[in-house]
Amino acid sequence: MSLQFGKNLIKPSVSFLKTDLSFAFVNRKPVVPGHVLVCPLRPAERFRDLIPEEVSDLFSCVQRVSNVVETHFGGTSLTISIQDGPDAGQTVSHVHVHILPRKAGDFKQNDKIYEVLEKHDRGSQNSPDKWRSEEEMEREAASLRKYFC
Ligand code: AMW
Repeated sequence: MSLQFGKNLIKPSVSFLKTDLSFAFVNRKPVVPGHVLVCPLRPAERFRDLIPEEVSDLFSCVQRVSNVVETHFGGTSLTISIQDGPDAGQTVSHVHVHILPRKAGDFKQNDKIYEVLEKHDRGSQNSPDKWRSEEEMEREAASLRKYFC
């Protein structure tokens, strides 16, 4: 059964972790290799809307997933970010945590990643021809799923 992400339906084939309250899936338009998303299963809009059990489960998933993607994608650090509300750059009205593996020199100015993150899925940058193919996303999800068996 598909998972809800705001108005989007996420196929189980592009998700790689599901718990009682959360799920993780690959990004159709990653800012860096291994840029993935972790969400509550319940489509709550803002971080403040989560109950404590959801916060706890969500962040436990974030910790597990971030460890895996840093290793799998050869990162040496991580950017972990929530754009909480439209004025903070949130485009999908469903709480989600961005996890981005980082490497030395991946951005000339380190904090530039936040600017890119804010814009990467807006306007003309978010046309379907800029999304990855479903096959590519499924391959990536399959390679990450192995870490959680
Ligand atoms: W936000 O700008 O709301 O903090 O981030 C939304 C993120 O979700 C973006 O990184 C975007 O590429 C990603 N995204 C949106 N819809 C989908 C989808 N159907 N499958 C995978 N990733 C998605």
